[in-house]
Amino acid sequence: MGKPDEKQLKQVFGAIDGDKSGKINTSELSKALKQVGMEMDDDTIKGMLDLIDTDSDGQMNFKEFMTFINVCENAEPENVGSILFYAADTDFSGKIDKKELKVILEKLGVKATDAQLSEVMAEVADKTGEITHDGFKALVEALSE
Ligand SMILES: [Ca+2]
Ligand SMILES: [Ca+2]
Repeated sequence: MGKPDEKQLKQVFGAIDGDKSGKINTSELSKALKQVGMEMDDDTIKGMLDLIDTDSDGQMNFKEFMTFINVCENAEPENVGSILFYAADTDFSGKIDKKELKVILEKLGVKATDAQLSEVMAEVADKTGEITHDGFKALVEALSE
């Protein structure tokens, strides 16, 4: 666990970014995943991209790519809460702060006010004022009930 190896990932990113645009689009990603034996259908890839696409340009820049790898390496497969947790933890701190919570909720189509966010944080955050993996999973489970 921890922060992805930036140097190594830069090389991988460059290899996937076929047209050297500095961004990976869905077809480049789908091709790359096939090469490593991970078949994902286009809808899954698009859904995944939407989740980590913090600047909402429909493509993956290097920072977003690191988040994507973080999800692939650490998230529990099939566990939505776990996947969302790693997608939200864009500074790779291993916890979700209020700002990260706001971004991921917006990705899910939930517009929360600052007061509402503070309320959620007060309820689920740990002593350090951030949400742990388990805390976040519990939150997602509670929300999807
Ligand atoms: Ca993007
Ligand atoms: Ca974080």
